[in-house]
Amino acid sequence: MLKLYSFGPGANSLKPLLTLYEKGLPFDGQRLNPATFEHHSDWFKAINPRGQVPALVDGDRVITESTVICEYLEDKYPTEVKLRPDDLADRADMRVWTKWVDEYFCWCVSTIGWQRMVSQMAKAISAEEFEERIKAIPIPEQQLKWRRARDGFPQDLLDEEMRKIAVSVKRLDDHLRDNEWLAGGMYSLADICNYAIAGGMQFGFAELVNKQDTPGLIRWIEQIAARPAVKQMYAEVPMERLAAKD
Ligand SMILES: N[C@@H](CCC(=O)N[C@@H](CS)C(=O)NCC(=O)O)C(=O)O
Repeated sequence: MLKLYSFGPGANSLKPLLTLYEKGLPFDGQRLNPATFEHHSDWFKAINPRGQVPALVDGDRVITESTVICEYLEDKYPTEVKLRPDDLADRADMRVWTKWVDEYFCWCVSTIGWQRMVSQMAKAISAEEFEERIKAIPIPEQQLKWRRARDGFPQDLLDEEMRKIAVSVKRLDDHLRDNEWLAGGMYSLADICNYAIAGGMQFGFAELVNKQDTPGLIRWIEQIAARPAVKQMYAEVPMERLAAKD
């Protein structure tokens, strides 16, 4: 059976979770606890040497990178439910959106998320324990991000990331005012992968994402949240644990 290592239904982990539920594929969900730095433990780095979730185990193979996992599921397990347009130009459009979320949109939202939430985790432990934890992080950029979560992100970086978030929100809204979905006139991986990042912004970034300023984006978020597979996923997969020290 497929096995998915994740932090639960949020950010990059949400992409394969939504894909699995839309396709109705059974899987064994393995939830790691970010508050105990479980993803940097040796046993998990033996699965994903980058020490990050999500990671999909299929037989003797491990697939990493959230969007790549979604594409892999479509390639390997074709189902009645299709999450990619058949038309190759539409499919290319879909990939422009998934590439954009992976390379641009997710990073600015991530920095602000770390400043607001991960910093609580990073500050909750002693300096000694923190240094031990840092040593176990395989990606140098992630080490720096954890340090900044503890010590504080530079204000000019936070300002720049907020500027990029505003640009991203406008890009999505501009498109979604005139189009039901992001690509190919159908619900696709472009929607899943962008929803994974944009889906909660009407709460966390209400000054930017609201009915008045971004009606297209709000309509799209509500439309995705109302999908049976999305509702089922949220009902069955508990939300992320951020503070627990178990
Ligand atoms: N490009 C990767 C990014 C994965 C990623 O950033 N995962 C986050 C959770 S959303 C993570 O594991 N963060 C913990 C850390 O890096 O310490 C993907 O799309 O899968």
